Amino acid sequence: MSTHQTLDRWVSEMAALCSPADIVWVDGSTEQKRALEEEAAGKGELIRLNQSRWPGCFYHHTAANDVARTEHLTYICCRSREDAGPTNNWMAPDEGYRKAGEYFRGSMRGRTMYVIPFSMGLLGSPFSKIGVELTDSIYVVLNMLIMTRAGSSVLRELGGNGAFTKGLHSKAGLDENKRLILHFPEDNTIWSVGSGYGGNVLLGKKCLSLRIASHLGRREGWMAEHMLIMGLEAPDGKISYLAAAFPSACGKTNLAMLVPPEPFRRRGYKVWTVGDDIAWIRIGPDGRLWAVNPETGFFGVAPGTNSRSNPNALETIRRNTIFTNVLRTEDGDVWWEGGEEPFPTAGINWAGLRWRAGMKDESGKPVPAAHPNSRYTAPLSQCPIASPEWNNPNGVPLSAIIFGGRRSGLVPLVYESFNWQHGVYVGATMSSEITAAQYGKQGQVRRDPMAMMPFCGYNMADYFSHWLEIGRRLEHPPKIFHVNWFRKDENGSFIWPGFGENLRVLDWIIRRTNGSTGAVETPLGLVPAAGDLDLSELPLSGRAMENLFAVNPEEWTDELAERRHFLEQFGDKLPSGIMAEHQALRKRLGR
Ligand code: GTP
Ligand code: SPV
Ligand code: MN
Repeated sequence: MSTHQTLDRWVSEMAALCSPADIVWVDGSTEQKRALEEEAAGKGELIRLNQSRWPGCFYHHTAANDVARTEHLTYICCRSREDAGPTNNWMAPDEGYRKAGEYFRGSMRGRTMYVIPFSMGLLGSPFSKIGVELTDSIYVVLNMLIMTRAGSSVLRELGGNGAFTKGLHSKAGLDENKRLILHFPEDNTIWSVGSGYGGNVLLGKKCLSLRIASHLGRREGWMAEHMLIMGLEAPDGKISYLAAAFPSACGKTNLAMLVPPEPFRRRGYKVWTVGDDIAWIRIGPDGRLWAVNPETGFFGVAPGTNSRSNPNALETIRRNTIFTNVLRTEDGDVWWEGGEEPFPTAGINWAGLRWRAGMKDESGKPVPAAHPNSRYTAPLSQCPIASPEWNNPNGVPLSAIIFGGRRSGLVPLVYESFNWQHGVYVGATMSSEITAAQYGKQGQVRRDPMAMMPFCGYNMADYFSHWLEIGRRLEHPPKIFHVNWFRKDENGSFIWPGFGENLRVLDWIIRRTNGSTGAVETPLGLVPAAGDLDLSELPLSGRAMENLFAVNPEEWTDELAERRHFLEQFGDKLPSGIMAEHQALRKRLGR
């Protein structure tokens, strides 16, 4: 019980629908957390890892049919279909409540309903929003305790009549045919049923902080974006902040925790992590954009994480971490493809099968140890390079916004947009090859504007207008860039070494924002002049550099057609500035 009548009434109504055996309010205390861990371990919902190697760490695996966000089962339920737009699944609110209501009816019988009051953002910050998630999963409770500020302090902040997002989640029968992830922006409500996978069920994350928040941001004049936030400290001690939008599994966590390459480290460059997935952005009184990370933890991709590729992540996940869908060994260790050596020779793989190194399935394909979208949930405070500013209620000022995707061809390593409107066009026409973070054909190119395709809670054409409108209101807009770490050569190998070496590109970007380096104009935008990208001690051939920056107008014919096709689906709603930028690019490319 709380002192908030609307909250109490809603909890009772939802309990009447789901029929839990009891209701427990999550207070955020260590004692309650320990008791829940104990209970989950007792029931097998979590497995305690070897506590001397992995203090405070647990293992969890989801159902085999429930390992990534299910975009085809994710809906925006607003009264008018047009408000959801052509890129979202839409359902009428009545139908959504009725359909999902059937799946929720009695779904918590014999289970406990947990009430999780949580805040996205620091309590009391002008950026923050409060939510309450009802769930029948202890795994969800323990993840939310890492990812958000949750517990009784949030109820105190809410008082007797504060506004909050109503989130209802039940695993129900984990049946794919009875799974729905519904957003009711007009009611500030989220209903998620039939799944136990992170992005579908940690309702503070993509559901509230992006889909519902993007809707609120449009109404209230701010932005909710799928972006990392990082500080880059130059040798003179000045820290510049960047926000970057890359689609799921395209490198946000890795960039946010980057370790500068040796020659840069020697000179005193440092990186500070503010956030790895979500940025809430407002116009400050100084006419600049200010950003906060509303989360308190990382829900990061495990495969590929090791002490060479991302030592800061590895340090972060050594304790108090929940591992989902990785491999576990009999002696309570965990591992994933591209993990730390020594590699284990046997264990229980993500799907619960007894696994041996080199194991093949009937068709001769290697049996994976970890699922490619296996994840760790870890507190941001444990990150060795966590920025002290992540707890600043006013956020950090942005010098640059970076868009990027996974394109094996076509798109250069980095280019700068000519101005804000052109930058919005660059974001609006982003594209990337599909990864394991979403269901779909891996590798296929799909358009993913601002990396928000699966997360924009309203008509994407209105979202582009909102971006343009924010630009008009900005006295000192950050510069907008585009990067592509994933261009490949004739042999199918990445040309750019990526990871820590990406700092070389960030360094050019920062120098562009403070006017201390030049650029060369290409049809796409501005690129570094020869010698301006600091490649010291990086053995990369001249030919590789040429390939990284090549713009082949012929190759762009198909890309331009695809972009036009994508933009045309918005009809009259598409802001004219976006189409004007498209025409201008076509002219510059001579197509
Ligand atoms: P979400 O959590 O799904 O939003 O993903 P993310 O954008 O945070 O991606 P993450 O940093 O976890 O990286 C996903 C995958 O991309 C991992 O397998 C990384 O090893 C790989 N990756 C990250 N940065 C680079 C890079 O610079 N170059 C290459 N080649 N691969 C990279
Ligand atoms: C993503 O897919 O962009 C993620 C993981 O960050 S999830 O929280 O599942 O959406
Ligand atoms: Mn993400």
